[in-house]
Amino acid sequence: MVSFIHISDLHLGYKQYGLQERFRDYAQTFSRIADTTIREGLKLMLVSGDLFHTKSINPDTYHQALSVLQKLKDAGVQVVVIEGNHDTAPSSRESSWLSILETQGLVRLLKLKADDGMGVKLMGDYVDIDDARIFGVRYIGYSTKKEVESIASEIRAVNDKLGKPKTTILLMHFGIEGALGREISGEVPLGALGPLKDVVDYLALGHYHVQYDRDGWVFNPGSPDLVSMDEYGKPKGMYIYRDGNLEFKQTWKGIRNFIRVRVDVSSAVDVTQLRATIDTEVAKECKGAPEGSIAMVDLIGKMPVERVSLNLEDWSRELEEANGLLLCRIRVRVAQSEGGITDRDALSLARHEVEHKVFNSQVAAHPVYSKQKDTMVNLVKETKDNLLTLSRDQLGPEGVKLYDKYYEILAKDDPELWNEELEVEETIEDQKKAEEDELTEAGIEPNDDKKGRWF
Ligand SMILES: [Mn+2]
Repeated sequence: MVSFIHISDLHLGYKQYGLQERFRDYAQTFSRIADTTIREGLKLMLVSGDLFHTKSINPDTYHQALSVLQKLKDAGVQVVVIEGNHDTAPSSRESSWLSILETQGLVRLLKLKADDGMGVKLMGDYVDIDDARIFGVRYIGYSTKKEVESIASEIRAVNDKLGKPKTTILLMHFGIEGALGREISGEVPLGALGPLKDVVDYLALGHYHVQYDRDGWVFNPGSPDLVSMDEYGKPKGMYIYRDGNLEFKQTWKGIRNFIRVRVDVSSAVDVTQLRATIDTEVAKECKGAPEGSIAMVDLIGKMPVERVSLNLEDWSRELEEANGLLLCRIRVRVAQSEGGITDRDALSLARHEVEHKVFNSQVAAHPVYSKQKDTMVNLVKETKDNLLTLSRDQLGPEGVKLYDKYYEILAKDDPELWNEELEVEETIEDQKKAEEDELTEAGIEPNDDKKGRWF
């Protein structure tokens, strides 16, 4: 009877926050999972995509993968993998690093194959281990939903021809609708998996970084290490299937300790008090934490001063020093003193919406405008817009100063501050780019109308 460990989304090679320590953490996590696998006497490891964080890995990342996979091979553990969105081949004419590892006999990469006479086009590739047959479909992005039917019929065709195995396993890399509690494009509703449910006993999923299962046959272990702060405090780990029993094991705490600190700064009246409040709260939360923890400090409530007037970078460095942290980040999360604009607003709202909010709160602060607030807000907006249409000589010296200031603010970019959100953006962009590249490779030109929201 087949036994296995099912993991996903190792993201080897990710240098989170630009830290070499985090780069090593992901490999350390993989190594510990390998040790667990060997210690538990398991002979099969399923990896449902994103072993690597990028399609092009550096020599150190390759070395990390090599040493852990060699350890598994020496212990007689077979590793079956598929490509996730992060580690597919750059194009259908090029190789992925996973295919290199397969050439070296370190993994068994389940690939999409050409029609092999069994009417199997999409997947054709499978491996029989004990009483199980393992299929795999690499990340196919927005096509997933419409391919469900044909994947199912191809599995049925193989099983009909070769005899139905006791257990049919399918490795795939996509998210089930609703699993992350927010809408994400490209995910598949559970209800759309009906045809697969008929032929698959265990759908070994990867892609979303938190653990979830559905309906007794869909299992997603999550990324064993934290890839984004969005995953903080959520379950993640590995599945172990043995003697017909499935067990989810939460990944140990401690490969890297993360601390999320929320500091309500409303009671601080000036910079000195603000700093003292942050120092006290961070010290309290970090007390007893392991050396080298990472602290994410979210400031909530009303700020006594504008964020731009503070040097939060320096404060972060000082907090790291004082609390033995590997990294400290301070982020302003809610209600600034002026305009009520939060970091989230700044990301999600268009510029004119942000301006509207700011003007609105400014005007609302003066009771004299209460009866004609909206008119006043519109007047301020019009004034601003008109000002920007004037030429520099029409503005006068004070006007020019304001004009330059305005564009200086617009041009100012602080990517570090938006780090988490940018990671998400990049991933989605990467996915779309990859899918378009693939279609172009296949001789299909992306339809311009649909660019950016494929299928
Ligand atoms: Mn992933």
